[in-house]
Amino acid sequence: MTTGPDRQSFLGDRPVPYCKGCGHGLVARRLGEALVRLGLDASQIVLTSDIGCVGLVDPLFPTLHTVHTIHGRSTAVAAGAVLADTVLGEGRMKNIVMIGDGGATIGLLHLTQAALMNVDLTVLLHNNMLYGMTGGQHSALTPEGFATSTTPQGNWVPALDMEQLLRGCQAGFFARQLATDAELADVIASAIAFPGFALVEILELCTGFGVPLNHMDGKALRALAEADGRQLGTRIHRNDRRPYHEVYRERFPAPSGRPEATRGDGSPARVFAHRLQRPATVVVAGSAGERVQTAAAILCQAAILSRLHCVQKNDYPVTVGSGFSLSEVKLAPEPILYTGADAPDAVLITSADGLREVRGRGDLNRLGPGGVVIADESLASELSGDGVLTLPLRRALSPDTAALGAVAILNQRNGMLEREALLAAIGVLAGDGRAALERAVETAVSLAGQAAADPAEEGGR
Ligand SMILES: Cc1ncc(C[n+]2csc(CCOP(=O)(O)OP(=O)(O)O)c2C)c(N)n1
Ligand SMILES: [Mg+2]
Repeated sequence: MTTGPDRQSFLGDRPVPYCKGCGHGLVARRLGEALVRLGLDASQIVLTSDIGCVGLVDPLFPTLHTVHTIHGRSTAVAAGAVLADTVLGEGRMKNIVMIGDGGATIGLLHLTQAALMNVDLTVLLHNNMLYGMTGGQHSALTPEGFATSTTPQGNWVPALDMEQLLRGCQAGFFARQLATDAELADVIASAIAFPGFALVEILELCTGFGVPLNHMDGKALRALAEADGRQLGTRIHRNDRRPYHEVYRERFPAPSGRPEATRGDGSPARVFAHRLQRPATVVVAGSAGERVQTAAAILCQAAILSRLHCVQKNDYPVTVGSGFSLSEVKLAPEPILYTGADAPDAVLITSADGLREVRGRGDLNRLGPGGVVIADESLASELSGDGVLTLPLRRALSPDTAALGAVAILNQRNGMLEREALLAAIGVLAGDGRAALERAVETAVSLAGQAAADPAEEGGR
C-alpha cells in the first residue's frame, strides 16, 4: 500500500499530447485515479500500450513499467508477461493494456484468446470508432452510420459487438462506458481488481476526425453507444472461472527443489552419475523414419536421469516422411540459457541424407575443438580429416538403430554418461521396440571397442 504524502498520482507532469477534447487524456487520468484507489505501488504495475494515438500514453506514467508494442499485439505481449509472472514468478504484477479500436480489431484474436484463457489482465479499449493516428479510417468497431475518412457517407457495416464477442469467450468482466462517465475510475479499478481477464470498452470522440466528420457532441455519442439495443455499464461480472495461472498451477504444481527423475509410469527412476564439466552439443543426422530423433531423445532422457539439463531441437523437411531427419542436443551441468549449437562437440551421421543436411548447415566446419564425427561407413569416401570415425553402423546394427548406436559409441568414447543411463532411458521412452534398442546399444559398444583397437577406422574429415 502506498499511503500518506508519498501516495503517487502516477501521472507525471508532462503535457498530455492528445488533441483538445480527445477522450484518451480522460482515460489516462481515470486510470491514474483507479491505481491510487487500489493502493497499488508503481513497481507492481505494467502498462502495455498499443500503436496509435492511444500508444502515446507511456510517458504520461513515468513511474510505471511501460511496454510499447506493435499494432494489435499489446494484449498478446501482456498475456505473455502475465503468464510468466504468475506461472514462473509470484504473480505480483498488474498488467494493463491500453489499446485502440483499430489495434483491438487488428489483433482481435489476441483479445479473444486472452479472454478464453482467462489471463489475469485488464484491457482498456479506447474506442474512438476510427483509426485516429493515421487519418480517421474506419475500424471494425465503427458504428453503422458513422462517417470516417474511408466511409465518408457513413459506415453501413455494423460494428462488432464486444459484449457479445466476450460473452462467447466466457469472459469474466466486461464494462462499456463513455470516457466522460463519472464512474469510469471506479469501473477501471474494478476491472483491475478482477481476478481474470477484464475489458473496459471506453467510447470516445476523436476530435480530429470523428467530431468534424459527424458533427457530434457528448449526447450524440451516448445515443450512438446505446443504438441497436447495446447498453452501457458493467455488463459482465462473473466469478465462476478461475484465472489461467491458477488452473495451470493446480495441474503442474511448482516443484520443490530439483524435480525427481521419473520412469514413464511416474515412478522414481535411479539417478546416474555423469562426467560432464561443461555443456556438450551433439548433432544427430540421418534419414526420415530411421529413428534419428528417438536416438536424440534417448540421449536427452539419459542426461535427465543423470541430473543434467538438456535441450533437444528437431528438424526435418516439410515432407516429414522423406529426406533428412536431424536433432541438435545440448547437455549441460548448469541450466541452459543459450540453446544454440554454434560449435558442436560431436556430429553423428547415419546416412547420405543426414550428411547433406549437416553440410548444408555447416556443422562440420563449425566443429568445436576436439570435436568428433561418427559416421556410417557408406560415407567414408566423403569425409576426411581428424576426428572422423566411420563404422558399419547400418550394417552391424540396422538402419533403424544406427543413430542410437552412434550415440552409444560417442558416449562410450567420451564417457559423459553411464551406459546404464542410456539403457534406463530406453526403458523410460521405448515401448515395444525396447529390446531392439537395448541390443543396439550393446552392439554399438562392442563396435566402439573394436574401433579403438583398430585405429585404421579413424580417417580424416
Ligand atoms: C502493423 C501495423 N499496421 C498498421 C500501422 C499503421 N497505423 C498506425 S496507427 C494506426 C491506427 C490506430 O488506430 P487505433 O488503434 O484505433 O488508435 P487511435 O489512433 O485511434 O488511438 C494504424 C493502422 C502500424 N503502425 N502497424
Ligand atoms: Mg481509434
